[in-house]
Amino acid sequence: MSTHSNQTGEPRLASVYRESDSAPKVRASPRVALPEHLNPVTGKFLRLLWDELGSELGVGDDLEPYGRDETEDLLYLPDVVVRPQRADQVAHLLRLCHEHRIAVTPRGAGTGLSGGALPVTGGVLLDMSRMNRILKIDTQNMQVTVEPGCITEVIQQEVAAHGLYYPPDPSSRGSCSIGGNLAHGAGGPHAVKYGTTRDYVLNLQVALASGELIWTGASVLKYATGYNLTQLMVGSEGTLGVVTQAVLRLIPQPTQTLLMLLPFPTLEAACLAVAEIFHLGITPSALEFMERDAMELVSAYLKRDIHIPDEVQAHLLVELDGPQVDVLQNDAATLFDALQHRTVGEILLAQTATEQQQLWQLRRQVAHAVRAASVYKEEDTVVPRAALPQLISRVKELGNSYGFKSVCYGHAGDGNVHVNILKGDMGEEQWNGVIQQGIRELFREVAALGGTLSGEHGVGWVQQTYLPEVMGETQRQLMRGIKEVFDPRGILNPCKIFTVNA
Ligand code: 2HG
Ligand code: ZN
Repeated sequence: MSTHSNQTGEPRLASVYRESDSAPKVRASPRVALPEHLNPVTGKFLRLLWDELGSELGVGDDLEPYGRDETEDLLYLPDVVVRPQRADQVAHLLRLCHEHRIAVTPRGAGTGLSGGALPVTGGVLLDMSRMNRILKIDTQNMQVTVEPGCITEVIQQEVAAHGLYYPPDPSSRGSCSIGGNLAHGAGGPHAVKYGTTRDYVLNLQVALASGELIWTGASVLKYATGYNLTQLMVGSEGTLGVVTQAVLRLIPQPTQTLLMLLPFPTLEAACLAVAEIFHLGITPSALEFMERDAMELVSAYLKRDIHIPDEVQAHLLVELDGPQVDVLQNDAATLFDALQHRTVGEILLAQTATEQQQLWQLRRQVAHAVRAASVYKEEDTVVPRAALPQLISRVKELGNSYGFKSVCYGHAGDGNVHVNILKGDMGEEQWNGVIQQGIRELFREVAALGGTLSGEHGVGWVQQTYLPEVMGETQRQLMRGIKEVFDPRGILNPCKIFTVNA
């Protein structure tokens, strides 16, 4: 095991924060003032960490990779990184941090888009990536037990070898971890038919702030035994406890799939088609929206020479799955007929597994393609499905009045659209001023349409300022009360979900 330490074997404060350093070596965002209830990490605390956990932990001083996730270009450096390999080590660490009132920011694979894993106050960064074992595949009960650092796609592949399917599949499934998926209640394209991470969690082992390790429920398919602590943990973004094992429900692998790309002359036409598909009695296994700019950016990013006719302004990627291919073909024919008056140009039906993969790659790489073009703010708007046309047209109107360019794409079947707002060559003042006002207004409109500010990316650090637009004070107060019960000293992922210091 590699540790980073000075010659005496003791951990030291990372060089970027050594008091003798006059200038930081990297351009980090200014830390949030340490809330009054927390203490700074001192050399004494680091020595204690080392004495109690040092032989088991990686105490790193290469902090920069742990100060970022995929959120804009934000960088907040932690004081120290700990990389446990076992649940009892996580619990021990939390107990020490609880005793000494030190902030702990849990981190999965760092692919989050709401800044949930950013150590905004400094403190201990708890990197869960080394706890990445698949502990058990129970084919009889169709369950898998995993550690939180497992990469989501690795779980999918391992269970597929047993004919089983774990459906939640964020675009970043090849690099995101199940722990992060649990923390944010992650979704992905197949949520429209199969549900999100939340729907596959049976039981969780959690390290509490006090240092106790508990199981939240039982590994059963039905649960009516008091409050559902398992579901409470999902989506709690590391503010209530740290998941150290998860028991997930599996289903049989779907055997047949059809994938098609439908072109539309306007964004509105594509959005109107979405609700209509369900009214045909068809539940697609994926129903994704991409506006023209998303498609253009991703084809350029992947260096794929895709000609999009001038009259096409948006696409829907529709997947059908099931046991019988002729049933799927019938459904596809019904769908083509019903949507004929809305589409324009040729519908593309993937003929082979390779063509399917290529189409999926286009969709899954949009976020990376946008990122390659510009720093961006990712808004994870979600509205009732039939309100999609109003949502998209308001996004574009707000872009005109506040002066931002947006690239919209996402899980249309769930009413969940990612609105990527591009920074381009905008100055910081505009980016963090008028653009934020525009986003605030967007969320007001989302709330008026019956929606909310995140369908799958979480509130984290960057969305908390907008929370009051979609949720009343009473509800937020209830959430703070829950936090207080689980984490009375407020050490776990401080300043996430709730307004700073509140
Ligand atoms: C998407 O739909 C994702 O492409 C982007 O929400 C998030 O998985 C990701 O990285
Ligand atoms: Zn998404």
